[in-house]
Amino acid sequence: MDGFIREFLRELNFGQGVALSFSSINDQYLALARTVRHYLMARWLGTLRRQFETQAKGVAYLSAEYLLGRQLGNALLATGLTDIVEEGLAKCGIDLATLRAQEVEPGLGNGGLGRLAACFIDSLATMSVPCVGYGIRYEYGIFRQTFEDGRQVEQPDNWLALGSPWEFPHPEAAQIVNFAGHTETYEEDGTVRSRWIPGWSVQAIPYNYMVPGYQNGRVNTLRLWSAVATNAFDLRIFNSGDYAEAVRAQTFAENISKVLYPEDSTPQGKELRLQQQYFFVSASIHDFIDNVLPADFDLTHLPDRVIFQLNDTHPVIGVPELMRVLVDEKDFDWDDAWEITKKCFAYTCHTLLPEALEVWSVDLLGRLLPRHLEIIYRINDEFLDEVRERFGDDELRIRRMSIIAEHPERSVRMAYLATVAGSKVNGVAELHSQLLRDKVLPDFDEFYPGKFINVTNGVTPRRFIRLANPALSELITDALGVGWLTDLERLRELEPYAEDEEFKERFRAVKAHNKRRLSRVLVDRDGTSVDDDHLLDVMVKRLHEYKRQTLKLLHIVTLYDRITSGEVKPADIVPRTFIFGAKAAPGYRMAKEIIHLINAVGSVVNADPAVEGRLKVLFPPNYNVTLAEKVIPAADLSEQISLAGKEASGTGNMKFALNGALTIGTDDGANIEIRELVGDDNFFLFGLLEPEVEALYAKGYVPSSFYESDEGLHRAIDMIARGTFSGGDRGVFDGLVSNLLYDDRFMALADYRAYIDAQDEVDKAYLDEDRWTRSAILNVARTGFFSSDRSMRNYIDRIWHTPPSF
Ligand code: Z2T
Repeated sequence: MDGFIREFLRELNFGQGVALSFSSINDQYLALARTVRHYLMARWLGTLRRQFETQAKGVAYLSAEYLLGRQLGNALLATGLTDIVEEGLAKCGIDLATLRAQEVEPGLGNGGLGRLAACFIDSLATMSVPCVGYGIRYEYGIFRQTFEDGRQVEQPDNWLALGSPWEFPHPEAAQIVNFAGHTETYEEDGTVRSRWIPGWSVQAIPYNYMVPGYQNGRVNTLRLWSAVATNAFDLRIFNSGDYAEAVRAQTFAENISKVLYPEDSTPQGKELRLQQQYFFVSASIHDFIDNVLPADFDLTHLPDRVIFQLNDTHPVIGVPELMRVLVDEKDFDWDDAWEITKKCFAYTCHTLLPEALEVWSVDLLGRLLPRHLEIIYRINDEFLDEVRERFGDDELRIRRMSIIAEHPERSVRMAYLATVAGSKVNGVAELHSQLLRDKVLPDFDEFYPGKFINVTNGVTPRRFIRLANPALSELITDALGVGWLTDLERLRELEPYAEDEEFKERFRAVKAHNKRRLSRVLVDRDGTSVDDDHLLDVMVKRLHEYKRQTLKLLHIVTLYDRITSGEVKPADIVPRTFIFGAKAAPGYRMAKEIIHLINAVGSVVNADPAVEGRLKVLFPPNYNVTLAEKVIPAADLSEQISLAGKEASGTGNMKFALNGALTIGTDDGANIEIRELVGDDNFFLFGLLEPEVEALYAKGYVPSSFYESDEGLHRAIDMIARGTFSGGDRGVFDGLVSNLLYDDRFMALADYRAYIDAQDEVDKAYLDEDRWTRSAILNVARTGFFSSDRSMRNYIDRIWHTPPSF
């Protein structure tokens, strides 16, 4: 410990340039972070050296998003230094928790997809599998959410403002990324070749981040790219009379990595977004070839060294990019290049929503990346030739399968390109993978037997159990000993404890402790609190109509109606605190109206003395990974209520179950697998099944018929429409109400009655404390399957074929 104190003070004095007595919290945090990263350095250098020596095959995970969460706690956990650091800091009069709270989380992702990437790289490091994560170092991550009069207002997330001690810039390893211009053909040794004459370019500067394995001596690398203007820009500034214009041009280049696009699963076809995608993918592929492979490497053998995993379609432009590198730059013959490329990519799809499937207009893509468009055309021509060979001139099929869509605008279907190029295509939960094959890409499934597989998502137990829930972790370790954190199926051994009175008592104490901890956090950040004796009912996830936060609201309004109408006495309802956490994409109007309504209902319900404090609605702003780590361990009830067939997997659902919350959920995404594992008795299932949803759409869904025929629903919607939550103003939630009554794309009204009935069952179950505790323990014991270590094992065995290295 003395060693640690010496190192820490050295960093504070010599690195940060301040004396302990004059240092700020931020000084102390930065010095501590740098001290901790020193302890990881030998492992990192060792990992990189051994990687270079063995030249083992590794994963290059390509993802536009990494929702990492705070780094300090995880680095301490990985090194096993937490206790020493805590004691050492205490001797200096510093509280470790205060320094941990100083860290601004890198929010370089929107939601599930970005957090999944972060879990996956954690698991690969812990499993000693070679992996480099590639992505973008956004200067601004996901916006910071505030509320004004109950409405969402976005603030820029200036996460780098106070310094980021975890990153290592490497300007000497910069890559040039080109854009625009034109292509030309030329003759060389009697063959016609193509080349790209770019119009402009930017520099990509890599920033390395450590990805420490859990106490295993390995540290992998996350490499995020930052855009800066090339020297050409500087020259223009130097030479041009118009200095201001030249500086503006420089700013233009640096815009590329400026900000994360805040849309979760409904991308806008913005040119800057395509620039971002090509920017990081091109830099990454070149980086791998230039810096990871030895200088004399024969790229024919590239598939023996790397698999580029495409995290959704965002990095798919990497396919034509690798083809361009091989054919135009490295002189490969087209067919040989295509054989290599097909083996080097695999594609994970994360959605089924048609509006979320990325397409780029040929016009835009051709202007920004003219050579890539030519390459895509040729890939498509040869692919369609193969289709013709198999199926004859089935024009309808050809049109359906073409990578180029003709309507409503000529455009490139990125999912099709990924499917044609990928060695494997996977969905993220059983149902999702099934629907992907049957509904979204059936022609491709028929054409490529065996290409489509499922890998159910997972979450890292290091962050979401050990770090987020130390009390539960201690209880588990007391029962099972060590080892479960890297072998999560061992949670099964907890099953007998579901009948053990002493264990149950301790388990309840853990939940109560986590609720009080959350309450303190909420008091501090928002001045709200959670009551000890309330059922804590939590819905935290991005705001999306398909996720149906509105259905949750209809439940709350119905409970409120039961009280205010006198139907039930407040004393007779099970007291609940509802917590929402959700960001809406800034341009998604309906989502923002729903946020407004949640806040409006909260204001009225929380202030109404008739409720006698038995219902409470909290909506802490700016839900993020840091808040998730406090909310999830405190929850009793996990809301997973998407319309069946719409949530690809969900990963929050897994985190809640692993932390001993019971789920109320639809038959959707990974909910299905959770329910199969925990058993029907320990899961509150409700709602239409996916085929029933399809059938209802087909016969013509009339939401108002549900409104007409269900009194509770009628009353709840009328309360909203009448202005109960808007000071009597009927106009405020008019759009939302009409949308429910006359469109209701995601069938909230059709599932209302089933949901209310299931919630009444929840109340009954919660009153039986013993039964509830048993169910909660069984949720923990039976969901070890959802460790991202297991997901990674599946990818390794079935897609990547990258064995552990050492
Ligand atoms: C995203 O977070 C997800 C899907 C997307 O489709 C895009 C984004 Cl940003 C293009 C989510 C899914 O909605 C969720 O069901 C899933 O669990 C998660 O990805 C990880 O696979």
